[in-house]
Order: sequence, then structure tokens, then C-alpha cells
Amino acid sequence: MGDMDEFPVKGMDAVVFVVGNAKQAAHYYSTAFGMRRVAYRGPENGSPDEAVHVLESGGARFVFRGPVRAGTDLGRHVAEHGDGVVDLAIQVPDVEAAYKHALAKGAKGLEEPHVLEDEHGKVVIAAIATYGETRHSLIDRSNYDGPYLPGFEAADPMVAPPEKRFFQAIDHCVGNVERMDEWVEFYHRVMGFTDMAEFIGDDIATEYSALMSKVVADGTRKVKFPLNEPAESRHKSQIEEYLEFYGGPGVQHVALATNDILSAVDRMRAAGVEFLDTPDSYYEDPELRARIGEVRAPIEELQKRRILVDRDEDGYLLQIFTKPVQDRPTVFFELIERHGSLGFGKGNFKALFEAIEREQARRGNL
Ligand code: TYF
Ligand code: FE
Repeated sequence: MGDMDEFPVKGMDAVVFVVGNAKQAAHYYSTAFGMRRVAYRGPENGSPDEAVHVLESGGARFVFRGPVRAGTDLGRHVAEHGDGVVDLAIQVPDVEAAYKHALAKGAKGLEEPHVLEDEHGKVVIAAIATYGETRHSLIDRSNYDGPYLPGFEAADPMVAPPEKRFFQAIDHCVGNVERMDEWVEFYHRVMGFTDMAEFIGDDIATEYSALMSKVVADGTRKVKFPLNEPAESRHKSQIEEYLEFYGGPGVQHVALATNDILSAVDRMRAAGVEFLDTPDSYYEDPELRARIGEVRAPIEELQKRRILVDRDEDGYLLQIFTKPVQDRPTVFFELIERHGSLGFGKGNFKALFEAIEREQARRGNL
């Protein structure tokens, strides 16, 4: 993060969701994702129109906003998109400079830099637009020690949090867009992000993925944003399905970094979270076994749980994908346990996209 970085970032601040019922969403992510509620703001403390519940798991923060009365823009957002992500908030060391840079490079400003203050200190915040109705808040909370933002009060955890957390960080956040290259160029120009090695091009797309994908990241690789666009294929692309049901571009999946994916999957399944299925043939494939070599758990333990494995020159990763977590086939989650690999599971794309297409077919959208 040297002087050369035109848009230095410190990491993700939060993933902000707008949902129909923030109280119940907060309960779901507490029980099923092992998160802890830390802060609240609503009609009781100065927010007459919306309730906001803030949950954490290690360094990962999720914020759930929901309308509490008719006729709000939040309610309009839910009616249009269903539950979804409105803000991939990023921590930056200098909000003023970041915002100025972004606007000079052609970004659309949504909130001018301003200071929020209470007895816990001050936060500087601004916001710029990205794809669809999604935004990036730019946040400096280095002079703040409250539970979230000024105006929020500390809240009880809703349910007793697990002794061991399920995940500890946001690994990457993926956007579904209509024109991938336009948004890749946006992140290059506005934030100085660069491409990571992994991408899905025309060739793979037409063969089986039905999507094209590129990954942009900041110089330190703390903030990673893959971007997908639909590709022509025999069937309706999973990205097309998303765009149709979400009503435009938006966040497709959020990957959560865990250091014990086996136990996380077991506990999430026990709480009713559904994961994509992977056929036994995946695990029995001698080519896969030879390619992945030794990993930290016996392959049978991974097979039992339908966890995927991928290895590259830097190491390996374990990953698994939930089914969409709302009735609409839109947002889902990934759990990822990295052991050196900086990739996104390239070796699993075929098995993964086949599993997604089986789900699309069950919904009648293939
Ligand atoms: O984030 C990624 O790139 C991986 C793979 O629709 C992936 O998780 C890519 C596209 C997609 C689902 C998963
Ligand atoms: Fe991913």
C-alpha cells in the first residue's frame, strides 16, 4: 500500500443487505451462519423508517436494513429486487482523497464525504455508485470505537453465539452484470484495481459455463471483486436467470473465508442451510485425486459434505456453495478455506456449473 497506490484501500468494511424483514434476517444469520449481532438502529433510537441490525463474525460484518413502514425507497428496493446487497462498503485511509479520485475518474458520487460523530469518536464516509443499484461506501473508522457507526447502539447477540465462529472474513464479493468488460474497466479506472489471473473466457463459456468472468482486486489483494456476464450457451445462463429475477445487475455471491470448512458446513447444514450437491463421480475421478494430492482432510470427509478441492502452483483451497438463500434464485454464499492458493476454484468450475444448472432445471429456468 505504498505511495504509488492511487486508490489505497484497507479492506472490506461491510456487506450491506436490504431485506423485507431485517429482524428475521438477523436471526437467520445468527443461527445459521453463527454470526453475532453487535449493533442496532431503528424507530427506538432515531430511525423512524427503517430497522438496521449489524452482525459480525470475526472481521466480517453484515448489515441488514429493512423498512418498517409503507412508502419508503427501501420498500421499493425490496419490491423490485427481493432481498439483496446494496452496498459493498470499503475501508479507505483517506475518504476525501478516495472520493475525489473516484469522481475525477468518472465515478458517480452518491454521498459527498461527511463526518459522523458521537461519544465513541468520528467516522468519515462517502459513497459512489457501481453496477445496478449497488454502491461502494468509502469509510474511515480509524478514529471510532463504537459498535458500528454513530447513531447505532450496542445490541445483544440475539442468540448465544457459537464457541467457535464459522468464518472470519469476507474473501470476495461477486457481481453479475450485463457487460463484464465495462465494469472491469470501471474498477481499473476508478479504483486502480488490476486483474487477477483467474478468468473464464469465451472458450470455456461456450463449452459449459454459460458465463464469462474476470476478477479485479486492489494492489494488496484484500478486496477482490469477480464480475460475471452471461454467455451464449445451449441453455439459459445462470447469470441471465439472476438478472431476470433480481431485476438487473447486482451482487451474486459473497465468499466467506473459514479456517474449518468441515465444521462450518456441518453446523450450517444442521441449521438448515442448503448446499449445492456434487456427484460422487467428482471424488472418484482418479485425475482429480492425482491433481489435488494430499489435503488436510481425508477425501472421504470432503465427499461426505460435498466440499470441492482445487490446487494450483501456490497451494490448494477447499470450497462449497450454498443454494440461493432467499426464494428468488439470486444471492448465495460460498465458504472457502485457503491453503496457499489465491485462486477461485478454476478446477471446480465444470462440476460447479453443472450443479448450478441442475438447480436451474429444478426451478424451470434452464
Ligand atoms: O467467485 C468465483 O469466481 C468462484 C466461481 O457464477 C464462480 O466462486 C464463478 C461464477 C459463478 C459461480 C461461482
Ligand atoms: Fe467465488
